[in-house]
Amino acid sequence: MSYEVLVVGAGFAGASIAYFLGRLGVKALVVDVKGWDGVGSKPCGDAIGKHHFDELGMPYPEGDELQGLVKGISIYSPSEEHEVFVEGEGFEVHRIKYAQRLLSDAISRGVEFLGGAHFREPIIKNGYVVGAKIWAGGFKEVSSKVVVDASGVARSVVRLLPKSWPVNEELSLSDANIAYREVRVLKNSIEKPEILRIYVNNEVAPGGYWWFFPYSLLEGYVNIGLGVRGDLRGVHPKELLYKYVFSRSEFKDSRVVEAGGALVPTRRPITSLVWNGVAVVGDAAYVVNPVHGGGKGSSMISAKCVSEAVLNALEAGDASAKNLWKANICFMVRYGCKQGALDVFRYFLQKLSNDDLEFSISRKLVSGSELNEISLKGRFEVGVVDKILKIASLLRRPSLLIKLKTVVKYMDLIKDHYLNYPSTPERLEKWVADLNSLLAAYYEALK
Ligand code: FDA
Ligand code: GRG
Repeated sequence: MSYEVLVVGAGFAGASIAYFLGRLGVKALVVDVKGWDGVGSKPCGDAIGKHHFDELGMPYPEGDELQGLVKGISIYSPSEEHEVFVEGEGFEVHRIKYAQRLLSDAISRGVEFLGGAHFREPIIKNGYVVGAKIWAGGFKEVSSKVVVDASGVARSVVRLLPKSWPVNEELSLSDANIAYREVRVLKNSIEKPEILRIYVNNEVAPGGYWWFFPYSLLEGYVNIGLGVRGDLRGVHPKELLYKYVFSRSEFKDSRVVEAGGALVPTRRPITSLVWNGVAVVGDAAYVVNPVHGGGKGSSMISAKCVSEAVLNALEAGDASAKNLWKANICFMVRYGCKQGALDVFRYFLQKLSNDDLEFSISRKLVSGSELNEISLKGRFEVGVVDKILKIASLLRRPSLLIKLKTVVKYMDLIKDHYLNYPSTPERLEKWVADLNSLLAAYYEALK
């Protein structure tokens, strides 16, 4: 079997890249261990910002692909007495139906899908990935110009590549969240179902948060989950969710419709999304927002960037890292630079005590619209910084004040570093060394 592109994984990222490749007329095969019914099925909160669909020219979810409309997010303090409201439009998406729609669109344009097919091994020749061995009731060899790893946190393809290739970068558990969620139907109707709710509390969800995301178009349906930092021993998100959340009266006699959890890579993006004959998208490329853990919108961005670079390489007749490099430039400017900055912010947030969190939210250190700007751009505007520093100094919080100054400084430095991502693979090593020095200096300053 021979294809221009082999995509491993038909989750949200795999379905997205299939959609873009189909539209570019690329001959591709998508394989997944799951069958058609499992396309896009991994446990999720299902919330995606509307702006992603607009920016990428992707179809809005509609009909039974759409489970709720989102008008904003309320973030609650540990006491739950204070909140910051972030206005913003989004969708609660039926992840399976929407991913199936993307893949169907691709199939109608000549992309093929093979379910029940397990990627086992890459085939490497002369420093290039040139195909893969697949188990689908028997071994098959698929040859291809590019293999795209869309296998999620399993990283099924890239983890088997040489360690010296920058697409094979291990995930440290301190840079991840373990999140568990259930979809439940509540007895009583939900107030303001178009508002998602996030609760920060270090005792309930250390290094993460718990959430309550209603499906506004399905009366009584809600997605409730909890994430904790991945390296905390003996801390189990499901246990915490049952202990602190499902014990509340509003969940009495609720019906569980779905349950499950997974690892969320809450860090800066992978060093490079491409190398010779290979590309990475979605969770396998660590393209998740490090602060809120949303990875579906950015999976679509990575898919768009990689698909265009693949076409570029196919047209050039050589799927070298150099010819695929465009994917990195596209992604780092569009999203990776913000991830770099938010990774710095995430590190700071995870160190805050409940007292600091209560203080920051109750004193409205950052307003909802400012938080929205920071989340969209990965940068504190100068006026916002001045305001925060003024409040913190007036309220005599010297240690928070010093730390905030450091965080803002390094968020800017790291974002700018990503905006200066090297234009060719040869300059990557130096860029990575400089990034690591910046990060080491930041961690030291925040000790
Ligand atoms: P995903 O894991 O979905 O897909 C990988 C696919 O590869 C799977 O179908 C798998 O079967 C296949 N595969 C793996 N190995 C293979 C092999 N060897 N051979 C063949 N196939 C193989 N994001 C967001 O935007 N909004 C939200 O509300 C949330 N909420 C949320 C809650 C929880 C509990 C979690 C765990 C995560 C979220 N996220 C989220 C994150 C979001 O779910 C995630 O970023 C994307 O679904 C990632 O999609 P991928 O396609 O990259 O991986
Ligand atoms: C606890 C870390 C952890 C993981 C849980 C529940 C969850 C995973 C993720 C939910 C993410 C979320 C809050 C999605 C809401 C969608 C929305 C309207 C986001 C607004 O943020 P954007 O669109 O973010 O500015 P990005 O980075 O996607 O552009």
